[in-house]
Amino acid sequence: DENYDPRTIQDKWQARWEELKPFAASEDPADERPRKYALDMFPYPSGDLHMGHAEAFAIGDVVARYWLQKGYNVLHPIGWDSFGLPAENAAIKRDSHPAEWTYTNIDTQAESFKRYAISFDWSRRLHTSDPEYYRWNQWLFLRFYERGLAYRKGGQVNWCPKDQTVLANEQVVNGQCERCGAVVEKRVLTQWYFKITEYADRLLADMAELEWPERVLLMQRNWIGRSEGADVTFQIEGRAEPITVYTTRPDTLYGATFFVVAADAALADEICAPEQRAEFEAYRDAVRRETEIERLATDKEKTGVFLGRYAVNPVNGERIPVWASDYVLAEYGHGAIMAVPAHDQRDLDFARRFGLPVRVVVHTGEADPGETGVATPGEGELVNSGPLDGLTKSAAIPRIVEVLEEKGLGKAAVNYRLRDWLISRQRFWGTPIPIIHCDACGEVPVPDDQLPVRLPDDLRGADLAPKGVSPLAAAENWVNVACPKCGGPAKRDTDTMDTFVDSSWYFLRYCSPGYEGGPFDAEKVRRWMPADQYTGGVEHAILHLLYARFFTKVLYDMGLVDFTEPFKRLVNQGQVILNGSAMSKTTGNLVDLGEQIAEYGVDAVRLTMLFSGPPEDDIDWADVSPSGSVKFLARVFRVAADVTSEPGADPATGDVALRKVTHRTIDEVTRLVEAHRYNVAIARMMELTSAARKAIDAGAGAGDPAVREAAETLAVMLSLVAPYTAEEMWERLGRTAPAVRAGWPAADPALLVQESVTCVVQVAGKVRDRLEVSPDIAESDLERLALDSEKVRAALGDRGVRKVVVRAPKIVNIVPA
Ligand code: ANZ
Ligand code: ZN
Repeated sequence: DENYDPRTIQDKWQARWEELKPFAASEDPADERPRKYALDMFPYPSGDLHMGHAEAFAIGDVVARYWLQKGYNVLHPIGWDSFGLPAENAAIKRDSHPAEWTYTNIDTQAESFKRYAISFDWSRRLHTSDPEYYRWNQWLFLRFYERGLAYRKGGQVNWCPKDQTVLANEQVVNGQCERCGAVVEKRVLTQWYFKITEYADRLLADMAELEWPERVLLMQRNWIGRSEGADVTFQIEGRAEPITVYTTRPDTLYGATFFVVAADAALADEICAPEQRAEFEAYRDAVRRETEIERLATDKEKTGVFLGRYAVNPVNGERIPVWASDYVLAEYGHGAIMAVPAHDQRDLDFARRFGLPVRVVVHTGEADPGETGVATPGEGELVNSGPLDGLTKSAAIPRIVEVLEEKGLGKAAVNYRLRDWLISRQRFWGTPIPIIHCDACGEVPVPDDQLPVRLPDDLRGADLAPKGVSPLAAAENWVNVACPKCGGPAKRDTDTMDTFVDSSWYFLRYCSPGYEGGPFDAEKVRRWMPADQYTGGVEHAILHLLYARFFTKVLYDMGLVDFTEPFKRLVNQGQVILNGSAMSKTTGNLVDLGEQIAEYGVDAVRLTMLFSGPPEDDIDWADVSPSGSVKFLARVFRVAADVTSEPGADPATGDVALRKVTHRTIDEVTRLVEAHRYNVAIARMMELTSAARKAIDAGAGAGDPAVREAAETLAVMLSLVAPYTAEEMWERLGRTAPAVRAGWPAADPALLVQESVTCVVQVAGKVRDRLEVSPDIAESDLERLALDSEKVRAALGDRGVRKVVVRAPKIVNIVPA
């Protein structure tokens, strides 16, 4: 059949690739090809693949296929991030085990990936919910524990009332649960943490070496939130120990007119004077009931209570009242602040609400904040500040720090917004924390040779319903164990790990799948890592990427890897939207990937995704034309099908004009693919297709070897975006499969040379002639040609020539005498 039939083609080549395995990364030591690691963010197995997956994986696939064609030994693996709440919720609803839903969906997605022709090395497939995988989460947890990087502490945590589990700070978005949208509450619980704060400075510093989108780096920087300032100690009247505050504006110390302690911090309770206690406790209880949203709302009226105490300003001995309020956070800095209402808006709002004094200490030239209600945080000259008077703000900051340090009243300090990573979850479908609690011995790590601690398999359906404690607590046979240390009765920790632990190192596991000696084979990892490109959604800009970077640094410190950053280059694809807004099942604003594939074929869907614009832009599926893609694919297929010359025919004997187009296309597409400009690269392939068609119909004819050269070039280039069509073209051209490993073509420099260029000749600034000249003409030759021109001579008349400026090969400028 000479007609383009995408469905038959895709079935045929999907089956052939299963046999040929052209996408398997080689571990053969004799394979000397340089290596590349193309990594895609692994999917969560919720249902089948959707349009968003189709775009993200098509983008990652172009890079992997390009490297393969360029002759690299390419690692392009796939796995599933298969622990997590949706599986558990589905199990509760269906009275089943989460594994059923999970593994059914994984199989569905795997089939779809194969059909969608993503060039994965299937032999490395992993699922994080397999005991063979989560065993190593537990192993890593124990190594973190030994290093003091995993620890348990009591304190306030974010609690999702719907999912009945705690959340990491990173999982609270605008005060709501990132997963289900419920308003997050605070609870006091003892939980496990990873000490990511110990790595804050390295997480910041190492960003310098990353080729990542600027906005992602910025989001990480802001999340880490490093600020520089000073710790200043204040005496509290009637209390032996002083209180330290953190300030970024030590220069405003003389303008501190009151002092505020976080209402929910232990400190407030401790220092509250007896006569204020009743009022304070009522206020504190109200604060505890507030949600994070309410608490941080900037337009909310400030609230607080006076604690009946006074602090003493260390530089001038001034007594200032101590208040408690919710706008000071217990978990930041020291949970207490010196308030400088003239120069800090929050403090000013508070001062105006409670009639506290406002004192300007930095003269910025703006109107008095006490009158306007607008604080003046900017640069200016110090006033009312004793020895600092007359200094600028930026000169005063180091000066006062010096003074404070001399007197032992303070010191320079750095603060981070970043908190330690809370990893405990009170849910079932996750990695059990490998710790045993013994009354006699305390926390006892599960010995390595007893890993994995497997999830019990007798819990299902309603057993998994959220209860506020982990469902594992109900599995008595599982919970009650002998203490590994003393042999006495003990209990397993019943929490499971945040699933972000699973995704923090899966890319390492891919390098040595099935390895039994540890989470990964260090030598294999050394060969493949760091990943050359990581492709995935910008929704992971903070959580996943920060955690994976943190894990990598810890593994580096443990001597297990020899690099400190896992992902050299990051590409964030845009979203696939419809009619201007995000796709959504609930509103029916949805395009189904399976239906699109059934209608247009895999290649046309992939091509449409890549042709619609640069990878980072959103694609509105209402504005693109998959049927146009089908037409193009049929046209390019037809070119290959029409070729009548034999494979190996010498293109040098063919039509030079077409050959030039072919080689220019090779040159440009190579550069465009490397610059991720796939849409433009596809446009160039379309142009070459038209040129080849023209040559067949009007010029050299189907037997010209230059036509074969063009068709073969197109087949190889198309293998990046429309691999099934490319493979079929290749076969029609009499070549041996697989086209996907045929080798990337090289442009012949001789065919890139342009024959002539147009040189503009000006006389006294006016264009008088145009000359067709060789692009590498010598300046002296060009000058002679220009002066010989009839038109130039006519323009000069009887004037002589004062000066000739030659910019070969494009411009000659003649200045008459
Ligand atoms: C006095 C001052 C004067 C301040 C001024 C600012 C401007 P970043 O940049 O986010 O680190 N602060 C300190 N601890 C706090 C807490 N636990 N809860 C709420 N606010 C807290 O911000 C540091 C500034 O935030 C500190 O500097 C402190 O207010 C406040 F003209 O001290 B500042
Ligand atoms: Zn014990």
